[in-house]
Amino acid sequence: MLRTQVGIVGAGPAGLVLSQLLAREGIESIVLEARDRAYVEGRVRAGVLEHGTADLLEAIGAGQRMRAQGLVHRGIELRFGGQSHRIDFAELVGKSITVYGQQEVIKDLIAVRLQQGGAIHFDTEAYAVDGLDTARPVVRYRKADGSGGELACDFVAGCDGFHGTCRNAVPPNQLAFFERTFPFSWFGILAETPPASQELIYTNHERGFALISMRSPSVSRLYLQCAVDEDPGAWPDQRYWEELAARLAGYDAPEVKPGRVLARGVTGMRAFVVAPMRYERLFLAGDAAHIVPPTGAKGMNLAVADVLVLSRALVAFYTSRRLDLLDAYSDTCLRRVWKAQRFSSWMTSMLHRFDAHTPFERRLQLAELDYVTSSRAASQALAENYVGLPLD
Ligand code: RFL
Ligand code: PHB
Repeated sequence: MLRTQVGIVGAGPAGLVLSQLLAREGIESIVLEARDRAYVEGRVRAGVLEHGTADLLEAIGAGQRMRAQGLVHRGIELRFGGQSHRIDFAELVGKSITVYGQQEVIKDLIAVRLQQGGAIHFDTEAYAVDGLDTARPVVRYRKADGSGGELACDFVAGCDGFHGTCRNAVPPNQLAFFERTFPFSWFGILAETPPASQELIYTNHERGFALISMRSPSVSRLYLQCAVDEDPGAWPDQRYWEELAARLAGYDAPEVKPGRVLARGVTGMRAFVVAPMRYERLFLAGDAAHIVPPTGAKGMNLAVADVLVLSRALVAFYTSRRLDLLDAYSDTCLRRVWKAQRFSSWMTSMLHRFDAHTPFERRLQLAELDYVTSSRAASQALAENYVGLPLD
């Protein structure tokens, strides 16, 4: 049987940042990850780091490549009704964001953990968590080669994402679930084409939402609003480029040039929260506890914020046997989570095409965009949330 202080299930942003934060405070952990290293490092997902997330990655020794290669953006562009409007984060709130792929963050975190002797067990899937109401919880796992084992620990951190197993270890009557599903999805591609603009462009268009993002000076990340059940197979690359061009037509910025498509996929737009985020000695963090629709670019940042709170609570426990921060963990996290849900739902509602909208509602949506881009107070509220509310 393996033994450690904090058993961490999942090597996503939540699990890896937690294990690094704990290591820096002399607290031992073992990370169990169901997939292999190449898969985890290659998964294309988020791309926007809040100001505080970027600072935290640097503070824990995983920020060197991000600072060198990440793209610092001082604003975003919003487009609607034929006009482009810039929200100037730097001027409005004195902060910026960093565009740097989640898979790059993951590579950097894995490298630093392994280099410092950290334990990450890949190809190791947790299938049960037992003894949560005892002082020695146990995570049971099986390896890709069919062998199995147990990890005994003082605490379990459930960082295993939305489809993970840890949440299921909690008796259902101990949890409340909150959920909202939007009636559309995002069809995202990663393509070898230089970004059409220096900054992200969020477009509200009659044909549906479009987002132009990027990963590097030669790689773009693009998203189109699509049907919930959209079949990516029905979209040859040519069709994608044409639809994107149609949603961007009529604005002065240069068009996106079609390039080789490196990855493609459809992502649902769902909001979900489980409360509390703790059951006895199990602490849920990141997507295991909540997901947000991607329009606010908050998912990865929330995962990092959760584990910062958790690491501080665990440090207080191990250094002075204090339980108060562990007891406050769920409430502390959920305050931030609900504000991120509010922001993500608001951005989603403001920017997408809703087939069910009446002409009245459509005009309200355009008035909202007009207000946000013409009132300093409203622009500042968007900027404050986008760059990230303070971590403390
Ligand atoms: P993850 O990243 O899903 O990691 C969970 C890990 O747990 C493993 N696992 C298990 N391991 C062992 N045993 C089991 N039984 C296990 N079950 C699962 C999984 O293999 C995985 O490695 O969760 P974490 O750490 O909470 O991180 C959350 C973020 O990944 C997620 O919120 C973001 O990607 C969301 N997101 C965005 N977030 C942002 O902050 N900014 C963005 O710009 C942004 N854009 C996005 C996004 C997510 C997207 N997709 C594809 C959902 C754009 C997209 C398209
Ligand atoms: C991304 O670059 O993947 C990205 C950017 C902004 C979002 C969502 C995703 O709101």
